[in-house]
Amino acid sequence: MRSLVTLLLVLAAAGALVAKPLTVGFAQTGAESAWRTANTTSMKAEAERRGIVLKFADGQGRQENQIRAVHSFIAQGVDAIVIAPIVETGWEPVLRAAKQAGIPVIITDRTIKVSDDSLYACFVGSDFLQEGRMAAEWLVRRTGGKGRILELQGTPGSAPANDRRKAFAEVIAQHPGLTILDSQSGDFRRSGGKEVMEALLKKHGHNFDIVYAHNDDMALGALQAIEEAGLKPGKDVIVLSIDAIREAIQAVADGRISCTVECNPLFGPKVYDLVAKVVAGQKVARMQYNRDELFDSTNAAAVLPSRQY
Ligand code: GYE
Repeated sequence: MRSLVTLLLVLAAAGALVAKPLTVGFAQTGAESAWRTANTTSMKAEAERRGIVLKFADGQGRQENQIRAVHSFIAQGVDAIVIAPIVETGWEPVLRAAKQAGIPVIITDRTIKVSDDSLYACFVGSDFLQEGRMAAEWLVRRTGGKGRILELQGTPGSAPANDRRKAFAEVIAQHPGLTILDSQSGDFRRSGGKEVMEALLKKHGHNFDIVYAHNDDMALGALQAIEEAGLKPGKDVIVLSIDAIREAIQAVADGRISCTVECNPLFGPKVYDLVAKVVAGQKVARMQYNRDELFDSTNAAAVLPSRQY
């Protein structure tokens, strides 16, 4: 009898262990773009599919909100913390607090700069330097190395804005016929892209040939301003951007955007695979980059029907 009771107790304890769902805190940057919306959907849907309890915090575009959210995840004793960091710097204190509490942190989407590598387990996202390079190399092929460029930057201090700018400029610098006339931030937003483009049109008139936007939302906003100014994108102006959201690929198929470099936001499954490993104490590769493609007039129309975001 006693051994039966013991057996039942052991089974109940094992059952409780197996059944206990993982609790994950996710500090998202905000909701600035269609990319971001797709990323949030992927993270939420995949948590639900796996029975993970997701505590979701929208940082509304402010690092201090994200830091506050992470402190609250620590106080709640979550099993793991996922951060999509709005900017690259300023994360050390809150990451040290998570480490002290013994809660593993996974950085997603945007990279950060820290002096101590042990402050997070790994990074999952795209290689923004590679994206900037792909955009510039496509432009060199398309223009034969000639043209005047206006650049619409993403959020100042963010990894994608810093890296997409740097890698693009490095390639352009090798081609004396290509010049970057101006570079201003539209904060990765459609309204920002439109406003900045209007200001640049006032300043430069029609004396430019190319618009390089750090994301599709800004490119789509800029297109509006360009068309309102009486210019024809695809003919008078080459517009290139990054993300490859469905609406931008449609614009490529329509000839309004000339090229968009993919930055895939649908990495929820990959993040939770890593969460499970890290929580189980397994070692994982530190930098996990997604593989991204490029869409222009040669392949845009063909992918439209199956585009997920
Ligand atoms: O390109 C942009 C978004 O961090 C990769 O943020 C992400 C970028 C993306 O707002 O659309």
